[in-house]
Amino acid sequence: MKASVASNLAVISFYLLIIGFSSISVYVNASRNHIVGGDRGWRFPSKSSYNIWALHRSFAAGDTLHFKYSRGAHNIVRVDAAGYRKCKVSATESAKAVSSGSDKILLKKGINYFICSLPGHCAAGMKMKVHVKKKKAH
Ligand SMILES: [Cu+2]
Repeated sequence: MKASVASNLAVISFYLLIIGFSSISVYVNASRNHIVGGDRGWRFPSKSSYNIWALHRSFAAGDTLHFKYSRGAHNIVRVDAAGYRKCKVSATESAKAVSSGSDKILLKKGINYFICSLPGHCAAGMKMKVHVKKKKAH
């Protein structure tokens, strides 16, 4: 009987070890940076929209989107659902536009909408909506 108590303890410690390691990996993956469009970056989409790019990834609150493009060629404005649909930005949204060419934007829980507000760019496909889950527990 003593032997089985010892082996039960071994099994329990093994599981505790596994739990310990998995919580470490959750912590390491707590927030991630996503380069928008991958190697192509933020530009006029050729065939597939940015929403297709976004659908293949998972985003959590606290993650960042990294928009890369030639400075001056584009910008990024966080808009609401109507602004996204109509490609229109309010004065308040426009005031927060970023355009350094390498912009990191923090994602919030829910649907996040972004467009390029240069004339005609959003209508040509420079728009994206990202579904963001709540922050992972760690
Ligand atoms: Cu643009």
